[in-house]
Formats: sequence, C-alpha cells, structure tokens
Amino acid sequence: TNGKAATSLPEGISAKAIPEATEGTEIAQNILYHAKYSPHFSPLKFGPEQALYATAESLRDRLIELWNATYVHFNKVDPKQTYYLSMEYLQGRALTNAIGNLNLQGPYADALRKLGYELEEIAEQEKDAALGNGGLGRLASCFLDSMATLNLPAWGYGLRYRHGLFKQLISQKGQEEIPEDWLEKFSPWEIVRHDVVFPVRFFGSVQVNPDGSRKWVGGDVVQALAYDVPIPGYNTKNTISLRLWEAKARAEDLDLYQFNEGEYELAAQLHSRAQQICTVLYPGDATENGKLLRLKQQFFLCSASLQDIISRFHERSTTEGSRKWSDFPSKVAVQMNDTHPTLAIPELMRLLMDENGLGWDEAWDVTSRTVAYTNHTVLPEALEKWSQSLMWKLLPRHMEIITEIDKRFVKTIRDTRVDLEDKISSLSILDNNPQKPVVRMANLCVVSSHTVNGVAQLHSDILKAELFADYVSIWPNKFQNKTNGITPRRWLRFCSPELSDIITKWLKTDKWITDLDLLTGLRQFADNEELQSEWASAKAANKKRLAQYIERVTGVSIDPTSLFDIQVKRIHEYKRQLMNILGVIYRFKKLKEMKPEERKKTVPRTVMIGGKAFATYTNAKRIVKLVNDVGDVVNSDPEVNEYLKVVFVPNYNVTVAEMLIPGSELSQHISTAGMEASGTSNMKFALNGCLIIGTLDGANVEIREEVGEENFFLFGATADQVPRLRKEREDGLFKPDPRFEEAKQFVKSGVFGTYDYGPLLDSLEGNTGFGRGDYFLVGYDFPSYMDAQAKVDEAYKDRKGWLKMSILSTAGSGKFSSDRTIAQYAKEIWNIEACPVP
Ligand code: HBZ
Repeated sequence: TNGKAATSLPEGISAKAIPEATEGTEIAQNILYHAKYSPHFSPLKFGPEQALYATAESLRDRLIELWNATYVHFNKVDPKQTYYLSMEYLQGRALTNAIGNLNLQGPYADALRKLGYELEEIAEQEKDAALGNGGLGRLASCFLDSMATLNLPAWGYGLRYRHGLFKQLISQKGQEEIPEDWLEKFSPWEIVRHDVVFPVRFFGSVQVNPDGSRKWVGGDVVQALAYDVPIPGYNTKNTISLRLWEAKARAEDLDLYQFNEGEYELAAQLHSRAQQICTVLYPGDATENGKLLRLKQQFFLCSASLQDIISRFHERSTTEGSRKWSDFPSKVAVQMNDTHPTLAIPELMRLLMDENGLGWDEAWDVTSRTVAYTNHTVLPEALEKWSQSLMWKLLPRHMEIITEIDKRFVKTIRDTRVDLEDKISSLSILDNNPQKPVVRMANLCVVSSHTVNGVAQLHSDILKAELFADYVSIWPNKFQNKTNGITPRRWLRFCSPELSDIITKWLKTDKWITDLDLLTGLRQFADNEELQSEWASAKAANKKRLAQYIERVTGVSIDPTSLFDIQVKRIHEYKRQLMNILGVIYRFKKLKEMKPEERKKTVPRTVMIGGKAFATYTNAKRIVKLVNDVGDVVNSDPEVNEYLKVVFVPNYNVTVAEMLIPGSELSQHISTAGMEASGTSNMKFALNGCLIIGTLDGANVEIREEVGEENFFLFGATADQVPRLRKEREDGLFKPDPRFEEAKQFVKSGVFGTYDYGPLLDSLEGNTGFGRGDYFLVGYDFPSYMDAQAKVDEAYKDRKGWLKMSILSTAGSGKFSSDRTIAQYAKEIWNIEACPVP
C-alpha cells in the first residue's frame, strides 16, 4: 500500500522538519507518508497540526478498508437495514475515539512519540464536529457508535453543515456568538462521493397526466452530494457510514449570458441558493426566509436519503429478478429523530407512487411499515408546526399527499370511532384554523409510523397519558419507551482512562466496555478501602486536570480539593440554571454573614455552569450574564473565595464535556418535573462516579432506581403535582420561602453590578404580568433544593461515605449504555439483526 512505499523521506527535505523514521513502525512511516504527500500543507512542515492531519489520514486508510469490507458484507448478506435520519449529529473529535475503537492506542502513541509528539497533544489539535444543538444530536452520535459496535446493519443520514453550532464567547455583554468553522481547512474523516449524487427539487407545480397519475415538475433542482464519515465499532471490524449530504448547484445553473453581461450575482443566483441550504446548522427561523430555509434543509435531507435508500434496495435485488415493493419494509427501517425528518413520509409516498407507479394503498402500506418516530419533547412550543401556505409553495406535491393522508385518517376515525368525534380537530394532521393554518408534524408522524417512542420511562408515560392519549386509544400497541443511553467508550473508557483501568482491575476484565451491566460487580467492593483510595486518586487526577483547564480558559484559579459541582447543558428556563445560581447567591450571602471560624467549618465548593443560549432567547442570555456577574463578585471576594468559586465555563461542547465530566463530583439535573424528556449528561455523570442532585424528571427517575435512592440527592415537586402547583401560583396561593426572597432581594440590591436583571427576576413572580408567572416553579422548588444542597455538604464531609456513593453510582449505571438502548430499538422497533463482518 501507499504507506509502505515511503520508508524514508525524499532528498532535499530537512529531517528537522519531518523526522526520519528509520526505526519507525509501519504506522510512523504511514503518518510520514501522509505528511509528505498530503496536498494540504507544505511538505516541509511537521508541526502539531500537520501531525494531526497526517495521523488522521493514516487512520482513515484503515477505516476505509474496514468500511469497504462492511459495505461488501452487508451487500452480500442483504440483511434488513436501519437508516437513522437526523438533522443533527454532535460527533465531537474523532481521533481518540477512532484509535480507541480500533484498539491502536499503544501503537499510535509509540509512533507519534518516535516522531516527537505525544498523542494527547496531537488529539488536542482537532476541532469538534458540532453538527447539532444539544442532547438530541449527541444521542444520534452515541447511537452510531453503538450500532457499529453491535455489528448492526445501520447507517446514519444527516446534513454536512458548513458551519456547526456557533462558538460562544463571553464578554462584558454576556454571550456573543461567533461562527464556527470546522471545515476551515478540511475534515480528514470524510470521503466525498462523487458517485453518489441525487437531484432534489423545490417549488414547482404538480402536473396531472392523462392517466390520472401526478408528477412534480418545474421549480429549482439542486444536487445532493454524499460525504461519508466512517464510524468504527469498538473491537469489531464493522465500520458503518454516517452519510452527510451537501447541496450543490449544477453547472447549467450558472447563467453565462447574465454573467457576461456583468450581472454576476444574478447569474449565480441558483448557485448561491443551493449553497445556502447547508451553510449553517439551525438557521434562525424568526423570519419567513429563515423558516423557508429550515424547511428546505429538512426536505433536502429526506429526499436525498430516501432516493439513496431506494437505490440501494434495487442494487441489492437478487439475481432472480427485481424485488417486490412489498418486501421494502422487510429490508428497510427508517427512524426519524424527532419530527425534523417528517417529510420522509410524504417523500417516500411520492417516490413510490409518482416515480415507481405504486397505487395509494400499496404505497401507504410500504411507507407506514417502514417509518418509526422518536419524540424528544412534550413542550408545546417545541412541537413543529409548518405553515400550510409555505408548504404548498415549497412542496406542492407533498402537501397533496399530506392532505390525502389526513383525509383518509379522519374518515377512518369518523367511520369507526364515534366516541372520538370531538377529538378529530386535535387528532388531525392539518390544523385548518383560518388565522394560521398549519401542518402538525408530530401528528403526521404518529398517524404514519408503525411505532412511536419516548426517550425515558416517565416521558413515554406522559406521551401516552397526555400528548398522544387519543391516539393510544386508536393504536394501543404503537407506543413504546426506549430509555436513552450513552456510549461507554467515549464517556468513560476514553475520557477517563485512569478510572477505567481501576474498574478493569477490580472486575478482572475489560468486558464491561461492551457489556456495561458488568459494572454491578463493583458493588461488592464499594466499602473496600483499597478501591476507595484508588478511586479517590483517579478522581483527584481528573479534578486537577479540570482545574488546570478552567484556569487556562477563564483565568480563575480553583481549589482542586473543593467539591466540584457542575451543571452543563443548553441554557433554558425549564432546566433552571436560574435556580442553581440563586442557590449560589444565597450561599454567598450566608458566607459573607459568617464569622471566619464559622466559614472554616463549611465545605468549600466550586460551582461550574456552562451551556449555550439560543441566540434570540433573551432570558437564557440574561441567565448567562448573571452567572458571569456572580462569578466576578464571588471569586474576587477575599473573605469568601476560599470557600466558594463560581465559574461560567465558556463554549460548552463535546470536548469540554469530556474534560468536565470525569472531574465532577456533584452534577445538577434540576428541571421542572415533566419537562426534561430524558437528559443524557445525567447518565454520563453518574457513570463517572458523580452524584446527582435532581428532580424526579426524565431519566433521573431511572438513574435513581439503578444507583439506589441513598446515592441520589432528590428534591422538588413531581410531574403529577405540577399542574396543581401552577394553578395555585396563578391563584395567588403560593407563599415563597424566605431564603428565596432573600436571594432575589440580594440581586436587586445591585451587588452583582448594574445590569438590569428586572425582567429575569420578574419571570419568577406570580402576578406581575411579566413572564409566565414562575411557570417553571423555581419558587416552589427552591426550599427543597436548598435542603438537598445542605445534605450534599453533610455527605461530602464524610470522605468514605462519599466515595462509597461514588462507586455505587458507577456500579449502577450499566443500564444507561447506548448499547442497551440500540439493542432494544433493533429488536423491538426495527426488527434487524447483527451482521458481523467475518
Ligand atoms: O433530546 C433533547 C431533550 O431535551 C433531552 O431531554 C433528551 O435527553 C435529548 C435526547 O433524547 N432535545 C433536544 O436536544 N432538542 C433539540 O436539540 C432540538 C433541536 C432542534 C429543534 C428542537 C429541538 O427544532
């Protein structure tokens, strides 16, 4: 192979620049080969950046071989295959993960050392692939890792955004957004597939043919070009694909006539419109233009992916003749990650009927046996609704199909379920409210999918009891739960090698990496002093590393022996970062009031809060500003800063999470009960031996069951109490706790600066006419939250007791492996089986 050819460097290249690898392993030579023949940099340089790209390319060679072998094997066996459709993937960095999954840690570290570098230092150079907003996108990435690891015939489809999630900069103004640029140079992990291109149409009209068939014609056509990112499984040859689509104009779309007239913008109009589609993740959709672009993105993903799926279905047809369409659902499963890829439904119908000549009934049967839908939220404002007029304009044929699906559904209900007559207006797909006619995407998903699932038990129960209750009475067996999970490779094995080695030592096996339930074997040693001391030193090392990172990025020096208390997630009122910081404010005030001897008896704490606020979400941005302002005051207070530090961790992303989570001791998952569908960082923290303070919400409920209630700091209202509490609040029956009033008053007094926190504090009041009258029940939960925090301090004083809880937390986290989640999807929704490459 090419790598083997380059045993030494060509003449004229200074050995200082690219080291000679005379003694080098094959890997070192392969890295040098890429450094030299890669067209991306001067072949004379071999700095850390060049080393990263060359190392990545050398790994990519291996990945491509495995990935080809996997593709060939899947083609040969022709199993039923799952296609995961998601508008988001939060992949983070890939180098350490690829090396780890291929089990090449030692050889690559050795090779790089021969070339004058430490592997960690090289890995640090890589930018995150941040093609997602938060939990939903990261879940998709964990799922890919598990699909590959479980040898499942499964692929991901997504969009190749030129700019991923914005970079968060913290200034005196608070959060500022800077465009992210992961493709500034290039991504060494993707393979552009000039042989995989599909046309995708927008706008145009429906042509009715003499035989009554219909065809979508005219409008703009852009090309979808595939980029494949190989996804290696852990400890297996299987390497699957994340196929990301990019939009491209066709050559003939450049108007040469106009160009030669000097009308350059006009001439390239179609080019620039095509380019816009994949320019940014989640374009702001406050304007009509923004909505149109987001809808285009969604359709672009669905259309390209389905054309590709159908062409693979044909490609794999047996030699005896082409396949029957009725076989399609036994060869293809399509999973929609939330409603964002809902247009897969009418697009599959259209492709089957208009492009392949199927009748309605046959097309409907195929479609509804193929697609399944995962819901990730019950918040009404987060349920997608698209304006009917916008949809008619952009996708006229799809609107005909959606209208027909709705008509047939409503007729069936009318004919068979008189009892649901008055529910029809809320069950139907089209909301024909003359003020604002919309398409309810979740309803379209439920009506068309064979299976609908929530992402944690409580969430799935709420879906069945509330959001989708009437559908449950129609299709009682359509609804399932699939509690989320996380990959133990990235979220323990690779991000905390010290703790992993201890686990392997005590379990006498590393099989837990793919069979996470084995962690329960740690329970018997939870009191063992030797394990506790090893555990404590691994934790201490992770905390030290984290403290160094915090000092580097924020300038704040923190005490590595203080209690590390972390809340990291998107900033949202329902996640209640505001309750956290109000608690901190109260703690600060009390510390100030104490005598020095009293302060000495308190448990020193470092509170870290991180997360991005959506650019136009004003209250979320105010929370970011408040946390930063509180940090400035507290951290520079000479009386208190030995006992309390408050840090806003800037630009929270996958890589920052990999640093924070291993060093955490307490993490906060404190959403108003019933509002967080699952949460997934809660699982990552628990797995890393971090204790949780949290409400009975989302997956917290199951984590607490698994780790044991004595190892979980519980507080707050339960989901079923929330409606009553909101009502009482509205009726003026709520009596705030004095601590809550004191904390708010302290902010109002101006201790934290001159910024106007009025609107933020008003959102916590009942009847001011501002906000939603403490809709998120911060005031109600505050006292029990503070009590739980006091229990945390007490528990932390007992070193052994705390270590035991920490070990039991890891020991109880086995259920939350995404391997378990994906195995359940495979068996209970997709009906697919492992297809390991021999
Ligand atoms: O999905 C999250 C849920 O809030 C969280 O509880 C759950 O654990 C996670 C995985 O199931 N939802 C999101 O992250 N949602 C989004 O990021 C989102 C993105 C675009 C939208 C709406 C929501 O238009």
